[in-house]
Amino acid sequence: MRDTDTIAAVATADGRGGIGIVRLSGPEALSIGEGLAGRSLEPRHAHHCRIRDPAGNILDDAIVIAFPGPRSFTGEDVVEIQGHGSPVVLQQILRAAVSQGVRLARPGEFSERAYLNDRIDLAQAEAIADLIAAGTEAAARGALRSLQGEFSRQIHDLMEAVTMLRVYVEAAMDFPDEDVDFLADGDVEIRLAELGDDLDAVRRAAGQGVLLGSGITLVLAGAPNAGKSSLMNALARRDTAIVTAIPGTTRDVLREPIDLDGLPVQLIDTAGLRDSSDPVEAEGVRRARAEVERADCLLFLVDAMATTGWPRTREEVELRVGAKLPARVVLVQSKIDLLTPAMEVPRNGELPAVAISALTGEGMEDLKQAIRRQVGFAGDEQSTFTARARHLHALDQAADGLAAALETLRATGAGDLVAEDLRLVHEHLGEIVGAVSSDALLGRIFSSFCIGK
Ligand SMILES: Nc1nc2c(ncn2[C@@H]2O[C@H](COP(=O)(O)OP(=O)(O)OP(=O)(O)O)[C@@H](O)[C@H]2O)c(=O)[nH]1
Ligand SMILES: [Mg+2]
Repeated sequence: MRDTDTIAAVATADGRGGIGIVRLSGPEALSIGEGLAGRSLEPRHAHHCRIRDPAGNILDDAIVIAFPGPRSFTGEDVVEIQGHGSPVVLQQILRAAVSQGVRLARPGEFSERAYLNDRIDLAQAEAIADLIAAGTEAAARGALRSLQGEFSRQIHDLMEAVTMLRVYVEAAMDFPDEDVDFLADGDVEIRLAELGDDLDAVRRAAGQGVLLGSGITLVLAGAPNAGKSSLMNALARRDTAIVTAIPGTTRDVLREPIDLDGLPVQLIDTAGLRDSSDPVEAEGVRRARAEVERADCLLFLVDAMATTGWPRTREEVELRVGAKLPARVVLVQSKIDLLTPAMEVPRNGELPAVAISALTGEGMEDLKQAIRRQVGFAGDEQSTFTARARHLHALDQAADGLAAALETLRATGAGDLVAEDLRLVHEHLGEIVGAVSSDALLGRIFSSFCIGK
């Protein structure tokens, strides 16, 4: 189902600003835009106009630009009214457009139309949302590259290679009398393996892209006074959390987005873990444990001077935390500036360990590196584009399909079955760029956009 009515929305962010933009798209956009502007609009020209409602009241002094389809963002006729950035004024302009028969756009509907009109593919449409949501410069760069089609190009190359191989296999079936048996001579097997290698390279890059785009949540936990809030402030490079010498200072969960060498990290400071009869502190500890269970990575802090000693196993850490640990855990020995120089970081054997001082900054680079290594983030130079978990899932399915094709070939040598496996591989790759898509999938993707995109 495709809507072909004319839609409108405020395209700029909520709130006041120097300029605010109302965007119209659809078959009536031009005539309604000209009605509001009170003049005809030349394509791609900035017109200084008085915007009036149908009753003739002046609503704003604005710049109006018409982008006739198909050379527009949505591929339809688009008009942008660049008014003053007042929510009241913009809503009035929007109402005036609606009174002329325009419908208010759903979230992401402009991008959805751009996709449906083949201006961008699905991965590029998702990159628009990722670019707008980017939390670090590296993430923004990566999303822009996806929007420009870098990721899509790699997917299309893979799809092209799958198609070529399918044609090759099917040709082999069509000419069974040829001297050479294509399927048995090992050539198809080699080509399948090569394709598998190419696919794996894209999967690795997409895995980095997901980290770059979505980032991770990193939870700081440990006994009261272990130095969690001090580490939070050091990593965030600002005084977010209250630090005192009194154990049990932090009670609420504190969140701070940070840029860890390009990796967007949601840093979470929690209440020191201990049994407390104080109901406020007890609630803080309960919330701390809940955050640990939801985390992508846990930093478990142990005060270098603490008498509780160093945990020897993962189970021991789990016992101290009192919650199920995430797969990635880094042990942090804190306050090492208080130790004599000869002392080393105790080993745990199972878990990576780093010694730091939030006070002097010692060990902070090692800690960042340990976190990056734990989550498998190679660094923003290696991550050239952003991707989403949905894409990774489709790539995994494509890889399974390729493995199945190889298995089929070895077990049966039946070309038609291999060709069918390859068809499925092609389909999984196609889901990424939206060559195949369902209304349900599109609904899921575009409803997470905000209105006006
Ligand atoms: N010398 C030294 N003192 C530190 C360091 N980090 C923290 N401290 C001190 O240790 C005390 C506790 O620090 P916090 O950061 O509040 O510890 P916390 O783990 O957040 O404590 P709670 O919120 O009570 O669980 C404060 O007096 C800090 O100044 C460090 O690296 N070196
Ligand atoms: Mg604290």
